[in-house]
Amino acid sequence: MTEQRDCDLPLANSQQLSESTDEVRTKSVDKSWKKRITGVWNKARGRFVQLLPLEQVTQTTVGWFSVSETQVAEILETVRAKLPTTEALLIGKPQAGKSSIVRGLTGVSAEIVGQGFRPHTQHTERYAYPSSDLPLLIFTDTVGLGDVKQDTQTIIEELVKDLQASSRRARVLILTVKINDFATDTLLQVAQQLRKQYPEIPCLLAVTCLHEAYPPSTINHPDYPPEYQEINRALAGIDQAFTKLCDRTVLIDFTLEEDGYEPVFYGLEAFRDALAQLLPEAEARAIYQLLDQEALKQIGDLYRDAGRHYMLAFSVMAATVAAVPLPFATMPVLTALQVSLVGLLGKLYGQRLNPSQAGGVVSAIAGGFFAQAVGRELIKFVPGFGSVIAASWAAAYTWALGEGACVYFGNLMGGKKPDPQQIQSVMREAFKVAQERFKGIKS
Ligand SMILES: Nc1nc2c(ncn2[C@@H]2O[C@H](COP(=O)(O)OP(=O)(O)OP(=O)(O)O)[C@@H](O)[C@H]2O)c(=O)[nH]1
Ligand SMILES: [Mg+2]
Repeated sequence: MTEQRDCDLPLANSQQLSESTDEVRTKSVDKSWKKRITGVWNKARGRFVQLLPLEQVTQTTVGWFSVSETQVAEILETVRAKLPTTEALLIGKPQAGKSSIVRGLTGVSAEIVGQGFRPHTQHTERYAYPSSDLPLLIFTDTVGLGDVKQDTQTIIEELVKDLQASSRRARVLILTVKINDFATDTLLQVAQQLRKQYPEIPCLLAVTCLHEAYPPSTINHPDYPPEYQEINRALAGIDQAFTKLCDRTVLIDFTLEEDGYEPVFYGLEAFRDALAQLLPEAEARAIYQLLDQEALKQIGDLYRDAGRHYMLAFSVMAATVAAVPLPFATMPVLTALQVSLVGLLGKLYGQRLNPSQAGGVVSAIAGGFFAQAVGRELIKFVPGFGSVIAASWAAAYTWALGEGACVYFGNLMGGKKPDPQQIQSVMREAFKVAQERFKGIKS
């Protein structure tokens, strides 16, 4: 109290001295308090004005506070390196063109292709692409579905067993259907079951033997893609049945050289592109599944570290605001600060939140802390001492809120439902640590 007055207050004049000292003292105490408050307020306001272009400040800091994609890519690469080669599993009715696709992509001899009238592939065969010493992709050619000798359930069980056997692999399902084949119930059934059991495996629908639907006079393939009505009509029927099941559809016509069509592998580029678009997704999903705790933790730490830069800046800002000895006056500003922090952390984790959504996250994760926040404001009524407490408390609370938000967004990023217990315990722990750190933070 005393030193304050010494430095700030202008000296009192003699006439006033005659008035009862108490009154003077109280007036001067009031005046000094007011001056002090205005002084502190101006300082805070001054600081705040500096802080006001929050958005601007935030923008520049964002550049500093983002997670380096290269670091994330490096971690993912270590996981990817452990990933076995991706598998493209071909299924379809006999003579639908499964082996022709393998031949078209890998260049293996035409022996694997049938004559077009009786089932040819007798057992599952794997072919490496582009070569066995550098297998980027494995094509698994299966036995035609719906072959009289085998019942559908057995075929499904075998396929599922296959899929389970190589669960660590990234996989793409390739359904092959001839353009003019409408008896596809078995295939549909099998595909439905597989997709239900393995929703994470992307699925490509390859519609084959296009020229069987060309207008009779057509002697060779038109420019790709073919625009004939007959094709579109047939396709509409197939699409209706299969589109819900497949992520992409591609039209192809892979013939044998002696069939005299040019090009022999009509639609090969489109097929490659469609596959190429599905592979990263397949690999991303497989990588994600393979992401062991270690890699997940490493990536989580990267994001957490970037998040902590924000948290430090905002905790200091919160302390500065909270130090203003006006109980409750700073609450709205503090809340706005914390909502901005959570909004920015959301952005860091790839979530786009508007302020009210960020506010929703704050109240969702703040839990019991909020009530305490109010309690803390009350302490401000304790002259001097109060705002120091309030300042370090606000800093620690803002920090803990940041840690909680990182867990929340980390869960979402990992495709998990945010776990309130986990968030609360992380916040409690972080609050304790932060309180130590921010203890005696001077306003
Ligand atoms: N024109 C044309 N013929 C095709 C196409 N795909 C396959 N064929 C022909 O249809 C016949 C069967 O082709 P495959 O590739 O062996 O069919 P698959 O699905 O492997 O048959 P299975 O091994 O019996 O299950 C062969 O004569 C192929 O030349 C296509 O896209 N266009
Ligand atoms: Mg075959």
